[in-house]
Amino acid sequence: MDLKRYRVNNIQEALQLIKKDLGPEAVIVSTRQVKEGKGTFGLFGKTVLEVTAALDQEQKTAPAKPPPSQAAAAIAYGKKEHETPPAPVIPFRSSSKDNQSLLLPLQKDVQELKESIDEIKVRTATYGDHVINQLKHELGEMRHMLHMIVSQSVHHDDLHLPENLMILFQQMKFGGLEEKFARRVVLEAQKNISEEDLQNFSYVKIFLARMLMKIIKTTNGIENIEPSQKIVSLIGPTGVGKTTTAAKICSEQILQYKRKVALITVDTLRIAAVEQLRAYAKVINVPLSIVSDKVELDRAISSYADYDVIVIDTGGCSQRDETQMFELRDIFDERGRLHNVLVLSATTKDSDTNEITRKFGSMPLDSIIFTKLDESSSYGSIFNHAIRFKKPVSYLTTGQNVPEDIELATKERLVDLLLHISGS
Ligand SMILES: Nc1nc2c(ncn2[C@@H]2O[C@H](COP(=O)(O)OP(=O)(O)O)[C@@H](O)[C@H]2O)c(=O)[nH]1
Ligand SMILES: [Mg+2]
Repeated sequence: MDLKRYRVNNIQEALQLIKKDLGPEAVIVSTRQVKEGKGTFGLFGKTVLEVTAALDQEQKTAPAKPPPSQAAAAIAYGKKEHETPPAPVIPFRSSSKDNQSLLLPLQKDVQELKESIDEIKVRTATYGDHVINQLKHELGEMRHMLHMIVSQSVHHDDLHLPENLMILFQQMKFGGLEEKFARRVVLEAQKNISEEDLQNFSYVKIFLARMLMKIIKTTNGIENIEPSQKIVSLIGPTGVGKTTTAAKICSEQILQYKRKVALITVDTLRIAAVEQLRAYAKVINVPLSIVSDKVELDRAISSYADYDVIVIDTGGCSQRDETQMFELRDIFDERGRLHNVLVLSATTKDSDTNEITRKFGSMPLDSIIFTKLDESSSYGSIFNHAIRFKKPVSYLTTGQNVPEDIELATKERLVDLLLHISGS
């Protein structure tokens, strides 16, 4: 694999260089911001983008190239396309009468080898069946044991469920879904699944998945925002990832949709804590405006009239600080023009998330972004939130890397987080 590192001012510059040096099949392996030059205490060096790109040697020798659109997508999203390894090259030599005699014993050997392989195939097929049956048996026993443990450790005197539903009830609760919600789901499922189907674990699991998919709402990112100009404001407590997510959404809009994007940050405290966003704006190559009240915000939005997307980042705001909340409400309490997104971390405990949503809910909230899924192991809280507040989820973020660690929130993905469908 060829690895190459570039220090550039923005991602477009990197893409051009990578395409030129490594070709269209290259993939971006990582991006990070680094300081160039030492400056005072290393603080004031120029911040540049360091992009590492790679080209797989196999791709270099692959006989057929993917169509250009796929190759471009591979660069844009840093993902590998499905590759078919090149067929092995078998040298061809013409035979002559002279070496016919040499070939005869060789042919005999090949015939013997074929017979041995056939025999092995028959044996391994039987062996394979045996192993699968053994595994099935063990899985059944484990499920039974799990049920025993579960029913002994937790008493649900009033909850009489068939084994499969009880296991899934426990799984959802273990995944953080509130007991009363989990209970509602399994009882509803019990009413609607036949006795026979209840014996089939996969059937019951898929049935529950479908029910959960009906409960949760998603927005398809910011694609469904009605006005042709999409204005998205990210609000929420400090440290949840608003600024990082703003940069990721800008990159998504530029790279995937080729839209013209501008950034605004609302710095009501006038502490000019905007260096992080300024650095991102530079790397992504979008204009940035810093505003401190509604009048300035309106002016900035008007100045970007010919832009397709405006992403508005906000400074940290504690839901308990009434003055800050008041200022924020003054700016964002407006229906229609702005798509207000409440950014919440998947690592925050339910009770705090509820308090945050209630306080920020004094402004119109159009969707929710859950960040830091990579740092959480219990995703039930996303469902608890969806059931309690009925707000749709727009994006999920899964790491610190800009731009790659963001994905559109889909119902399938959210349900999978809770029920592990894809891993079963
Ligand atoms: N692990 C992880 N860290 C994240 C994610 N999103 C943001 N962060 C980190 O969380 C910290 C706070 O992010 P920042 O965007 O400054 O939060 P803000 O105060 O809400 O603007 C930074 O260290 C980010 O790199 C994520 O999805 N996963
Ligand atoms: Mg921030």
